[in-house]
Amino acid sequence: MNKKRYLVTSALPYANGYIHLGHIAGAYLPADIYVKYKRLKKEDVIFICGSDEHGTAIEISALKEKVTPKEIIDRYHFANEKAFRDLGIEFDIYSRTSNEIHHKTSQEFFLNLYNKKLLIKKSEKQLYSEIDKKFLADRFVEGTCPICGYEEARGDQCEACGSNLSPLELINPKSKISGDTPIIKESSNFYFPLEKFQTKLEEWISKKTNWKSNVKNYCEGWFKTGLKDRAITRDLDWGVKVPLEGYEGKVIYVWFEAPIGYISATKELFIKKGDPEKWKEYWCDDNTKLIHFIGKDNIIFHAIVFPAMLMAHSGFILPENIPANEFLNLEGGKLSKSKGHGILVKDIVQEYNPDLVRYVVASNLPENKDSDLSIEDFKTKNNNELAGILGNFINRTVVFTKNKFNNKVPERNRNDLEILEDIKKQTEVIEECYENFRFRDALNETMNLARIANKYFNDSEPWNVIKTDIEKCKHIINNCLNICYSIAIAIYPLLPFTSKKILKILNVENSDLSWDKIGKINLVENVELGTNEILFPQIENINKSLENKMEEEITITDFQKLNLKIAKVITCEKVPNSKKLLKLKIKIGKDERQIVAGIAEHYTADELIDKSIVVVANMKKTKIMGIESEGMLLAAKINNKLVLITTDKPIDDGAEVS
Ligand code: B3M
Ligand code: ZN
Repeated sequence: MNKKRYLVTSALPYANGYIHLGHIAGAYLPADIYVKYKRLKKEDVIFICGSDEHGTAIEISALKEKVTPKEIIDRYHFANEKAFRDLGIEFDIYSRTSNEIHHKTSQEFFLNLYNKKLLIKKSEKQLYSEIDKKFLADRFVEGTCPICGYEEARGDQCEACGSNLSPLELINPKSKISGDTPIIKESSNFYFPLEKFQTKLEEWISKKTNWKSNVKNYCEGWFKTGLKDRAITRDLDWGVKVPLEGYEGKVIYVWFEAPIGYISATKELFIKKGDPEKWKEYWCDDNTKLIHFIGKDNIIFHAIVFPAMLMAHSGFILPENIPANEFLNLEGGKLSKSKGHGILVKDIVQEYNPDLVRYVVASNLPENKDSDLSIEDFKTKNNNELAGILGNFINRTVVFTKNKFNNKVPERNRNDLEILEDIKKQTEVIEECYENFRFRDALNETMNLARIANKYFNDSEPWNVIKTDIEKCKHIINNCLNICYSIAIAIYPLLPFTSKKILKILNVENSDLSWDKIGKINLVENVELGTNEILFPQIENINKSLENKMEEEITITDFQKLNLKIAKVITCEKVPNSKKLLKLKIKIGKDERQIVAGIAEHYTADELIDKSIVVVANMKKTKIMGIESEGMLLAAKINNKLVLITTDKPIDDGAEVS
């Protein structure tokens, strides 16, 4: 028999930062909801994830903190594994790309392509430090930007003017490790022939009529520009070693090996289960549907590069679907860990019921466009929807049963299944949403189930019926209790903790949940219910400190490092050839200084003269477009407009701000 299987993956998060709600909305919650739904449908599904533990970002974090990369990855791997668990996200395995099995699997993959003579060797000039004894990859060098003259530009990008750079373009480059001035040396690296695969990829994707349009459009954009071969080895220490003689000191590029991590993790899962060959059923058999859940910034790797790698290797299935999400914004700003701006899962689960977090995120999923989550949602969605609609139906049914029927399931006594059939019909609507990866709609339709239930309760008026026809009332409440059970199943993919609580309240804790049981009679008459519980207590106040937690915390000592002073603008003029920059002469007490500020699009030079402003007085001197700048002024940003921070009352320049 040809049995269908599902292999579901979520992007492997880098183990150099804590998971936040932006990540959860992109790649983890939708995947978990999907997997839980498939499990209820009794499908054969495995759910794979793990930490991505290589890459320069991790090496740089280690360098900054003066610890080993191993310390960094251990810290975040275990913290993130726990964060997922706390949110009820249940992978079959949460592996790590630092595991031996992954190194071996990636090296074998690499050698397979190498032996087929598919990889292209190219020799290139690179910066090499004789003190560090290594080639300096882009982020390991700093120097003067050839475009704007900023002295601390990175090897890959200048943060002052935004230009993309390569390490060789930097003027006066220095190693970030030792400060050494590197020399130029030839280094050879391997390239993956992506260009060769363009036609095959285009053909393959053109047949994917059920893919989301954001994903398809994105790929088509890449095809239009034309795919380019990609370097897949790099001169670094931290990573999977290139398994060839003469290539010591080189590793396989993180984006080449990370997706192979899905394969290694599957192998590891089945080794643990004592069935070490079974991974092949999931990766090499056409009856398996491979589904990658990712955020939009990972589309190129999952929809183009990895499939091309799998084609090149041969013997593996290709992804069936890649339902990538857009970005989740928080109160208007992007939730990105690189900006230190996001609600961390480890913090939010201290504050709220994990199902509320799942619900708020699920109702804001950025499925077709970026979405915006507001902190107020935690209160309004809890009080108005979860408590007001869902919790209310369960509670009124259970309380009625307790008060009128001794807390026991009353008997059915007529042949009327209409309401249960309505419930069943509604779940078909929900199913349709899940099958098409429309999780926001699935959530709304699931809440509609509770709305249908409430309407039935209201329309049936059991509180009146009991006065005239107790038998009929028993039947109504039996229906309502069976609907509670149906709801417990239907909400399970979205609200797994609440689902379990409802089962406990109904005293059927250990029953095996299955989607097929929805809309049926599942409860045994005359059996006593468990203890009632308020599923969603009202939330009165939103803890605003959550917003502060979104930023990285600093200590008083950190703050005291800043020397903030009031300054007076004496002269001001535009910097020639620059749209953004103004050059200011300022007075801070007895001190006179020159600063360059990027506010020319918001203020004219004349407007600034005589203004009292706040400046960082102990900024390291730097040059911006060749002009010296000895400080930085403070401004606030609203809707991309900058407004200077000035003072409330007249105050002498030189005054300290604290
Ligand atoms: N670690 C990037 C990210 O976390 C990367 C995903 C790898 S999936 C194979 O966005
Ligand atoms: Zn620059």
